[in-house]
Amino acid sequence: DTDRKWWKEAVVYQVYPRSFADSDGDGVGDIPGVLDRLDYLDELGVDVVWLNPVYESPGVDNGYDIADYRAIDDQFGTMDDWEDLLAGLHDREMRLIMDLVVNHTSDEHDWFQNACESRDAEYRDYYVWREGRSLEEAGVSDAAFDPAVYGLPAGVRELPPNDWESFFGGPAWSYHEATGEWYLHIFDERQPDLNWENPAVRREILDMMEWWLEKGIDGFRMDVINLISKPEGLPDGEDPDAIVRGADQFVNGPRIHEYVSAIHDVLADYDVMSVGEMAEVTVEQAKRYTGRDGDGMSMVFNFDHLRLDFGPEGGRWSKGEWSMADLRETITHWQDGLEDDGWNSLHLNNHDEPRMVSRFGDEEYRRESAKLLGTLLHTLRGTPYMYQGEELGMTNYPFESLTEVRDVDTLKNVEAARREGRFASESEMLDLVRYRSRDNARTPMQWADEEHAGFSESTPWMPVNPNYTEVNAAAERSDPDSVFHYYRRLLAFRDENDVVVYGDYDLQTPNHEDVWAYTRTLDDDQLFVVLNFSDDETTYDVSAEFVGDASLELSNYDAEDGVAATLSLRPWEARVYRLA
Ligand code: TEU
Repeated sequence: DTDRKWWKEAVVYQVYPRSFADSDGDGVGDIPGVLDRLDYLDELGVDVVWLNPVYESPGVDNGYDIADYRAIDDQFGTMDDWEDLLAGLHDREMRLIMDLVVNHTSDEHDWFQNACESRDAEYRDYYVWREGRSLEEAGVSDAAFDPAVYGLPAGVRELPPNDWESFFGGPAWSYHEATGEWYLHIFDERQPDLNWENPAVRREILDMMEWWLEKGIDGFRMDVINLISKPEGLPDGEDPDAIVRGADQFVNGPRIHEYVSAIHDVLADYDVMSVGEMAEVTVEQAKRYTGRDGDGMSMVFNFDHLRLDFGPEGGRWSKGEWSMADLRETITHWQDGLEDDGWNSLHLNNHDEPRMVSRFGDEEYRRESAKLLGTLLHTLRGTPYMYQGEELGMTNYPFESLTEVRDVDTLKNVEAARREGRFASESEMLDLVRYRSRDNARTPMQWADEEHAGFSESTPWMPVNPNYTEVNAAAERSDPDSVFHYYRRLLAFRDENDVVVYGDYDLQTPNHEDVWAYTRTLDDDQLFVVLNFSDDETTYDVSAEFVGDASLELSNYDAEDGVAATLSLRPWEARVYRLA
């Protein structure tokens, strides 16, 4: 649907503040560091900044474990610094969306600290507590029972209330000895799940959201928002192929639309956007969340295209072969699916995923493939989300050992995989870490060919990618042919052309092995996008209707105007034509 919205026309830039810019020399990025770089973002042409969590947190999951929703963690700065950042963005006609993490809190949150005092503590029911199951109830034999898996104290022989697993590996329940019950944590044990069945929890969260909206923010990115409704009775998982055991129970749970609608009733009073991160979601479900008659969310992050390279054993901690045809088919499915109702988000990497150039492009053709992937993301229908450093063509980090890894997801999943004997060797484990770890995206932003890449005056919390000497913002800004300046042209092109935002997407090459070509059509304005998704020279026989006069609007090589009957495309060549 083409009812105009500012968030449909916007490009979102994701700032992972811990790794963006360190202003006070403690090796960790901070809010004043972001403030110092707003002119850079303005020059790039982004419209919205999505700021990963900066709330008070012990940092077990880099801020996705919130201890106080209304305080800025002092490693990022003060609330005054945050107010300065909001004002700095608004002064430049940019907007700010905050990361909302309400499926769980930190175990250091006052609510959870209170909940642990006793079974009838005031805030006990803010979380999900249950008695364990005996080995008999759980159908586990004495011999099969391994208390170490559950970290049980000596003498305690019972199992969690169900068989759900954490995304970070291991059970999704931890035993609390002081009160003799288990509590649910779909992520780390230090991220206890909130009990959304409790109306007091819903009230607290909605009030907190309003408190941030009253400060003038422009919306929220909602962390794992479709996990917040858990089914009565918390039954065992039934789907052996679920992304984690139990996901078929707790993803898109029974009251999820009621809860998401309640959230949007709060947002409805403001001119804001919302993007819901959804671990599993179909096009039909996405329409329910974002469509005209839906729950009011602006758009969702779906991950179908970021699972194509999972291995046969399934799950993120495996590696399989993927093809451009798979990627083309998956993204086309979503383009077609939400064409007349709902709205797409467009993303190929973020702070949880490896760098897109390394995963979907080709480090041998780093610049060309970075520009091609940028062309794809910025000429599809939907709101593009770029992750810091993508505009420089930053790549994955060459991990030499686990000691360089900080990410709880990587460390705990590697530990679980080792326990299950899934790695044939240490080098196989490292290969997978280099390919899959979220820390690939969390190395410091590369500003210049200076010590620590200009990110900090002191040793950063994460190692800097050794290629910072040639892959850095200063070098990119001074080279007119850089990925950075190509991205500026992409963003300007979207800004100036409604067809890029609202035009219909029509795939033209459903079967070509290397070429992904599509049109975007709005009234009599038509673009023809041609992408050679390979490191080979290739030819593409264009259907007659597109042959002839056309102005070449964007290209990552020196191509000419006009569409020939057969196009010869160089490795990773991208072209955007405006058809006459
Ligand atoms: O990620 C949730 C999510 O999509 C997981 O399924 C993801 O696969 C997992 O984090 C490993 O990549 C969100 C945040 O983006 C992530 O950084 C947090 O660790 C997680 O929620 C818990 O808050």
